[in-house]
Amino acid sequence: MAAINPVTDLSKDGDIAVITLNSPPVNALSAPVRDGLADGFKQAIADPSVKAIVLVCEGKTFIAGADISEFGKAPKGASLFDVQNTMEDSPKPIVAAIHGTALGGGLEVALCAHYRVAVPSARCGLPEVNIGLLPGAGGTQRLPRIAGVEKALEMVTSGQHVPAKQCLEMGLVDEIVPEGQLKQGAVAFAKKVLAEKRPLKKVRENNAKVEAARGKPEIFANFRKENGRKFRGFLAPEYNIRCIEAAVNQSFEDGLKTERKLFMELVTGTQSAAQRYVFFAERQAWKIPDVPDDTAQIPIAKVGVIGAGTIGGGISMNFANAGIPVTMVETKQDALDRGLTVIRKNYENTAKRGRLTMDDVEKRMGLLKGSLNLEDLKDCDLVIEAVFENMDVKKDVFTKLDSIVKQGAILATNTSALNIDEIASVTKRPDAVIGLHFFSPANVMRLLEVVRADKTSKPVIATSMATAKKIGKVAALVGVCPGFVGNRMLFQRQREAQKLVMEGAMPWDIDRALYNFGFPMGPFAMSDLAGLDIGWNKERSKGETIRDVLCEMDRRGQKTSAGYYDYDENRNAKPSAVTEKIIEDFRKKSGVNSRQISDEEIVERCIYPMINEGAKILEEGKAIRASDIDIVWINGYGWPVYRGGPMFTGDTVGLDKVLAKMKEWHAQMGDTFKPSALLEKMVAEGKRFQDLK
Ligand code: T1G
Repeated sequence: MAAINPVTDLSKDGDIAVITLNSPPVNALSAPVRDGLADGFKQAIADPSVKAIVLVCEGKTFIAGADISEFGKAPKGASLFDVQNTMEDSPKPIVAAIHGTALGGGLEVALCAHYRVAVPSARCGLPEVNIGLLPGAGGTQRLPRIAGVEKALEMVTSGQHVPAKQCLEMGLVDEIVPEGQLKQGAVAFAKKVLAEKRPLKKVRENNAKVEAARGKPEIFANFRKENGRKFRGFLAPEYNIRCIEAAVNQSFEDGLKTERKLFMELVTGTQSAAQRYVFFAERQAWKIPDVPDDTAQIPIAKVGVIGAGTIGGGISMNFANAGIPVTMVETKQDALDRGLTVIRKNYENTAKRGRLTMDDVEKRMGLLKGSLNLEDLKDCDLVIEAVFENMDVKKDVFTKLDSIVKQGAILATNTSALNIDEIASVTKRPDAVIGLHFFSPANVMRLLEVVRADKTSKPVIATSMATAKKIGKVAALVGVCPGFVGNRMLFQRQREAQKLVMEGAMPWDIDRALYNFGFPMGPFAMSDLAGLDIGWNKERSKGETIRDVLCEMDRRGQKTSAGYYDYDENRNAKPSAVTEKIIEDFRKKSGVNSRQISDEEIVERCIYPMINEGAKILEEGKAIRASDIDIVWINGYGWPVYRGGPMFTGDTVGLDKVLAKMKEWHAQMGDTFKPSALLEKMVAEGKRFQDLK
């Protein structure tokens, strides 16, 4: 075994050369890896005793793509394209040996080998779209030549990882070799290629599948139509589609030129910068500076959930999905039965969509046990309460749990805003109390705000973060303050939206502006969907707000076919003259002279105060880093990922512009717009939130 460089070895197994990469954590195509490949192939091809070449990786995976951290920096090291050309034009057969995930540039390298073998657990994909890019090393030209146009369109726009068996069926892989015997299997396959004098297959020369799609523009028109909603606002999916169109309508060389041109547009644009930032931000969020990775954790074998309603049921499903038994406690049998019935229905609907088998459904239901007695939680390792959002009720529950649940267990509250230090104060174990704030529907929304109270211990924090990962959540550790991070910033947007209605914008103007910004839905449409009467009290209502008047008129949202909007029988919303009249009456009463308000001002007035609040959250230490705030808003509230979240958006807009607006509004409308000291400081120092470490 001769070391080509620190991450690449070249060895021989008879007349088969084996190039082995070992560049943790994922063998990304960094400069040293590219250099190693360039030199390794050059030496192996030049060596007359070598008849064929195998490329294999050590560690957990085959090459998982370009090194994303290199983007935006001055290029160095061997060119990936040169490595690919050397491979494809090699006079000796090259076999790529795949395990783990051959992704992006990794799969594009493998596609320049003449053959590919894989172990059964391997997967292949071109997920560049998830970081706002497209396969920029020939993937959009080679994949459709193997997998066909429709499958290629699906793979490059979804970023899906395709299991080895399917890769074999579509011809992406030539043979499956036994698990754990990849290198031997690949060498044996290379010997077979030599013995059978198999041709040097070049994917680029395989034109049948792309030619078959030529003259059928409907393939692309239909694909765009079917996915319009999903791709709304994103550039990368459309650019990927154009590259596949180029593979059909242009020569391979011209198609490569199209791919490179569109790749450069994306990689230099703000959307990809945002999505690459989010890629690393999601991974950073798991890192807690004062809770090291080796902090002792509490084994979570049994979970208790108090409350089997919408939230409690959704929370319970997360654990059942991860194979963890749950005891759900309710106060009344019919509430318990209803909760379990809803869960079963959810699972059966998922099974109907083919994403679960009925066997899975029964297994998961078998992990859910109902009880009317808190005593049944005594052996749980983690108990989560999802009871009525009232401090006295929460304190009563925690007082009881403190005397029932075994020592060493975690007692968690799902409160969305109440003070967890106060809740913890009624127990003898405040170190074991933490917030696990799920977002509704709890079994669907990826975000989990893990709320660290003053006395929460490090093992409890470490266990809670690890449990969040185990149940498939994206977690952000936040501090105790009203609304924590997400709802605290949401309040800023809701307040401004209500004020803008009084100043001259209609609810549908505000919803349109924020929808076009990239949110899945505007605040008023969202309120109609959730129901305007949440937290509304008929007896106490005095018609003092637009929402009160709407509820008093029984216009409670979609469920009553009228709220801010009017709804037809298919729940299609349209602006309502009734709502417009109510708003105009309120404006008259308040003596406000309404004015035309542009969509641009609506967006600025709604999001700049959020950015300012995010800066305050950082100042107060209620979030560890700005990117955690972005993770909260992308995964909990639908901030468009191609804008990177509120703090990244502030950086993109320019914090000096945000500050200038906040100062202007502060002078006009008072202290709700008072700029945060941190925002002032960063502008004074010419810094961005991304520069904060
Ligand atoms: N570049 C740099 N670092 C990467 C990386 C990459 N491509 N992939 C992972 N990492 C780091 C990650 O930040 C983390 O670091 C550690 O590896 C483990 O990752 C030319 C232009 C491979 C499925 O998009 O999907 O090729 O936090 O926690 O859960 O056309 O990583 O430990 O310091 O995610 O086991 C295309 C992205 C790139 C694949 C493994 N490739 N990676 O998941 O581990 S663009 C991708 C993943 C490209 C070409 C184009 C996943 C994984 P740290 P992890 P995991």
